[in-house]
Amino acid sequence: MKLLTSILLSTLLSIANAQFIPQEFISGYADSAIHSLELPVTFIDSIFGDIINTPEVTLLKKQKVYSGEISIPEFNQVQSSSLHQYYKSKNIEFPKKNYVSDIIENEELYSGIVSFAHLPVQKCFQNFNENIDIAIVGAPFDSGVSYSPGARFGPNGVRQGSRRLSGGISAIRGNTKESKLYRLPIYDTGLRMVDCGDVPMIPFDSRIALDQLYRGHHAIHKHNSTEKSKNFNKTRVVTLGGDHTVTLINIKSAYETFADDDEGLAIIHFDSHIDTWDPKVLGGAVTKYASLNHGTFLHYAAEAGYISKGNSVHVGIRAPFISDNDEVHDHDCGFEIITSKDVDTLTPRGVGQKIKEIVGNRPVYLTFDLDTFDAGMINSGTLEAGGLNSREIMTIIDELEGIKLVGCDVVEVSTPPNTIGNDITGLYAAQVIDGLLGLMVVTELD
Ligand SMILES: *[C@@H]1O[C@H](CO)[C@@H](O)[C@H](O)[C@H]1NC(C)=O
Ligand SMILES: *[C@@H]1O[C@H](CO)[C@@H](O)[C@H](O)[C@H]1NC(C)=O
Ligand SMILES: [Mn+2]
Repeated sequence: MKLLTSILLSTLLSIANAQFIPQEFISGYADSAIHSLELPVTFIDSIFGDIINTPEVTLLKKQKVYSGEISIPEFNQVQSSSLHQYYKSKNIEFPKKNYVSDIIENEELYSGIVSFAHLPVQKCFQNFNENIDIAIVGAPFDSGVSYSPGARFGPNGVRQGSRRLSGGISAIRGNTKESKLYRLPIYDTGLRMVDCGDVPMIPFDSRIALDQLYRGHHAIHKHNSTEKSKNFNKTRVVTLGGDHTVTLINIKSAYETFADDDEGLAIIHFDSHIDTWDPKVLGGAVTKYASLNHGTFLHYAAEAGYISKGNSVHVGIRAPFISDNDEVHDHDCGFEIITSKDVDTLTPRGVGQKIKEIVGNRPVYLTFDLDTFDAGMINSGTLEAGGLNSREIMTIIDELEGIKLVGCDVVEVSTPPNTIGNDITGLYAAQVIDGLLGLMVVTELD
């Protein structure tokens, strides 16, 4: 007990004696006597700097005044405990008023006009002689949903969710150290990646809206890539959706730009629903107008010849089929199916390898419906239980390294106003895009 008391006492004493003399104070009042003092610096002081004008410091200053080491006016100047007064007395130098380089160059992750991953914004629907390797574009449209609307706000939600992406090296990109994705700073490889903003899509007539989207994509595809792109001489487009209907247009424009024969593009379709529904089964029994929607667009893509049959696959399927004929019809459209439970047996890396076997060397379009994620994680047009988590998705996507990705999208990102969870929905969608951009970048490097 006695020992404890004496430890306590000596601790208290040492705190009381601690000479919290600010370095600025000492140098500001240049006096060799003060300079020569051996001043203990605490650990916290060594990080934050000294505490200004604590009672101990004031006391010490008074002693210096009495001993004539500093003058009364100098003491008065610094005795205020206000930081403002302190800085005023010290004449801390701020930059001259015309100096702006720190303001121009040092954007914080949460500041600035919101573009995807802080990429430069470019007017891509014009100025076709400005070369672009990868173009991000929003498709704010949700007139084709059968269940929850809100994806017209998706492009904005994804961009908000992408604020923490940009420079830097992901600690977990690439599934092995041998992967070219491993430690690849994908936004800083010399490829020109830009955000084109959104294609304005009228909400009142889907025919006009989808035609607007088509002309937007067509304009972006007029740009050539830069010399840095090894395998692609045209701009590749990454679309932020938008309900899944927009993918029909995305695939059409990618097909017209990149298909190397009449065989169509290999489609990798992440979704909990097959989306190849016969329009007679979903919507179209009523009117023709109703027949194209977010559950039938792959039927139309197959009919148009955009899909490479036998080289295309759904991943994450778990939602109910509507009719007995759905599976047969889906197979006729050219797809194989990997269900959400297949991820349990194959493992995420095994799923990635199986997808690669299916698509082979064909040019690939990848479309990602956010409802691939489990319903508990995101908001989307038609939520389903039994889904995948974000780490599984990241591993599957990284395992696709080497595929010839000619275009991709993330759709059904539902982030309507005043809705709880939008931040996470946007974050997850942005993370998927980040993974897909990795796949687009990695094949272009030496
Ligand atoms: C793209 O490249 C082709 C071939 O070099 C060239 O003929 C064409 O004018 C270029 N297009 C644009 C918009 O620069
Ligand atoms: C563009 O790329 C395709 C496919 O790689 C190639 O066949 C074609 O010759 C290229 N065109 C130009 C103008 O370089
Ligand atoms: Mn879908």
